[in-house]
Amino acid sequence: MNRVAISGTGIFTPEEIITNAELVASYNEYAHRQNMLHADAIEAGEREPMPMSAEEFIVKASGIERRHVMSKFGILDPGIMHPVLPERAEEELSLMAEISVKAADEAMKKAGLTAADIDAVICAASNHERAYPAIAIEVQQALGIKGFAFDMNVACSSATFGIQLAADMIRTGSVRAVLMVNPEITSGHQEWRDRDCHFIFGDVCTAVVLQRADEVKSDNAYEVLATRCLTEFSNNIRNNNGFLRRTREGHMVDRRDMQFHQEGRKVFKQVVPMVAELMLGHLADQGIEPQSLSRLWLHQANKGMNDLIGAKVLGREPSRQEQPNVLQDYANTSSAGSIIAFSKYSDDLPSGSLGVICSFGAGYSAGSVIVRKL
Ligand code: CO8
Repeated sequence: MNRVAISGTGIFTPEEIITNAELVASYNEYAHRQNMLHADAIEAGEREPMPMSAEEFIVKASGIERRHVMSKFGILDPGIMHPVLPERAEEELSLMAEISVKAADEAMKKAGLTAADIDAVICAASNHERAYPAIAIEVQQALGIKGFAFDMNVACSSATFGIQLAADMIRTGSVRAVLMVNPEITSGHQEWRDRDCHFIFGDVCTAVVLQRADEVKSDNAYEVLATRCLTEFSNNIRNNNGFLRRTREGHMVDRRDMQFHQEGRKVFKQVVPMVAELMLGHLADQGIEPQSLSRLWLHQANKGMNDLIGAKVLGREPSRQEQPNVLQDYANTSSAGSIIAFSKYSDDLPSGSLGVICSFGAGYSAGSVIVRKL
């Protein structure tokens, strides 16, 4: 079996930023307009008024302060309330492929590899902008990579599941190096008109290069010691949009369940113990004491969740250095969150340092990747 390492990561961060203040102002204006429009029904007790959102709630409940998005104009227009992203011709590079290529360029440069060194491309993301051909194959072509490519989706855990797949392929020798990209345009499937979740998500793309450890050129590479993936079915995070939509009567209208929806409090309560147990069990089976970990790069959904998981795993409150958060600047970027944290906070650790990349989210799904700096 070959040893495997992560030898390069890249992040494409969209230029446009929406602060909580901007987001709340546009949502509240939308809610106000809806309440005016339906004033009679509200007055007659036939309809509930839309509640207002608040910046203080968002920061306190989630730790999120701002988010990057591909385009803020439509999201912030109370008459639109979703991003407006122009259609591209079939001959043009699609949006998800374009941001993937940008993140991939950085990851491959850091790994010191060119397209000729990569054997496979995985596009692992929580939504794909079309059914086929695979975005990964478009990325493969755009970068001039030979071999094969495919898309996969495990919602927020897409990247850690992708790492496990890539690592297993490299271990057994079917490929030497894999490029995995995580283009997360969450703004497209977020419901910006729902105050319970309108603040949660942001857009980004991350990329990870994995290769045989004995062929690594980068001086910031981490060996993948072990991976473990876990799923348990739950409807508490769900999006019903899909290819059968037009076959179902009444589905082609504006329906709330065709965007992201969740039971946030249930998710919080159920996922925290599930993830802590996964990480502790995984570490124990590898004979690694949690106290010997230098860093946890956790999924970036909620600061409170991360604080609890970190404390359960380390047996004490982790410091900011031990468990870096990026969600204050990026919000929840689905599968890309733990990879952003890893990419931004991994080059300072000395050789031999141990850490865990961990994701969790819809499915439920959770992935644990134990790494050691080469
Ligand atoms: N402003 C003011 N008040 C608000 C707001 C707001 N914006 N939102 C809710 N409130 C109110 C509620 O109505 C409620 O009022 P009341 O007490 O009168 O009923 C009160 O505040 C408390 O509400 P909650 O109980 O909902 O608040 P919580 O403290 O639970 O915080 C969170 C809500 C932040 C959502 C929290 O529950 C959380 O983070 N949970 C975990 C969620 C999570 O991690 N989900 C994972 C989803 S991501 C994923 O899996 C990937 C999916 C694929 C990507 C999708 C891209 C779109």
